[in-house]
Amino acid sequence: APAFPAVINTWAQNGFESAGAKAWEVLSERGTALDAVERGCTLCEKLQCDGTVGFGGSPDEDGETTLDAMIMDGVSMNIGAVSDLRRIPNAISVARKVLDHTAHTMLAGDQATKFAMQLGFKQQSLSTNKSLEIWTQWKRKHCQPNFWRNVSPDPRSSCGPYKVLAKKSRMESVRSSNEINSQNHDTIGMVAIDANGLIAAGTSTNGARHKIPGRVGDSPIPGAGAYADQDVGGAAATGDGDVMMRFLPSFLAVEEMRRGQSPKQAAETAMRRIVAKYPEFQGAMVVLRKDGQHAAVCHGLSTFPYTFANNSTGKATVYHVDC
Ligand code: SD4
Repeated sequence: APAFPAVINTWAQNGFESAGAKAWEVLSERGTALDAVERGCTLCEKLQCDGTVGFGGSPDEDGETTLDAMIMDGVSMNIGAVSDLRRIPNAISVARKVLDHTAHTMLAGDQATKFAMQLGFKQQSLSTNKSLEIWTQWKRKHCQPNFWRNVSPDPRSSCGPYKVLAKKSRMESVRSSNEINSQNHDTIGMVAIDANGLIAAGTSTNGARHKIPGRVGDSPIPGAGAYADQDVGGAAATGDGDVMMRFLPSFLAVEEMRRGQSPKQAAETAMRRIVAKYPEFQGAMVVLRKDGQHAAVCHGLSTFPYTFANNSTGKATVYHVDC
């Protein structure tokens, strides 16, 4: 069987496998890789995959859910991304509009919302009873400051501004604070090759729980959350984005494949680069080479499930890699 079309995406349960199935359906009907990535990730946003993609998850310190997404065309190297997108549930589709209809790469925050509304997206609250409940629970625990360093131990009786106590120490700065596990997955990251051999990659996420408002993760950052290059292949990442975005792991994996490493070796090289500095790092990556060969790596989890489909599997199929 021909090695492509093919599609790979992070995670498998709670909607992630359905997202892979949707992308595979698009590819099977001779849709483009870009459409497969957009429609696969869109399904995850609608299904609220694991509560970590789309609306109604990962409330920030103010209780608001905000979205990060990107989509990249490996042929033109054109990218569309949105970060800190507010009140619009369709993050990757807005990113696709940035790709298709602007000369920009990324739009952020309320202005990204305004852009989306101009193009006909409907504004709505991204909060749900569930996300507000998560937020309320967190607030009850005295607004335990997940993402702050060296701030006042009794930060804020009513979640007011934190008080900085000391300069961040070097060691402190290499602590990873974002927990993911089999219950708390995160980003959908996807790489697709269509029937014509064209490659695209993308991501969509609601980021990190209890993040400081305005925080943007790795997912919309080119080369961090995902990367695709028609000459080589693509990669997409999931996990502690605050750490990952310091290493551009998706870019590095693609570059290592360009240098002749196998998908597995390339992914391992990128992961090792992170783990050398952050031994407690939790995250994973999926890689798809232009010849249809794929690999996945992970660190800090027991096992990482991911979804893959090509002509041989015939449908979206769940794989596991041990970390
Ligand atoms: C991010 N990689 O924003 C994503 C999702 C995440 O816990 O880490 N969620 O960092």
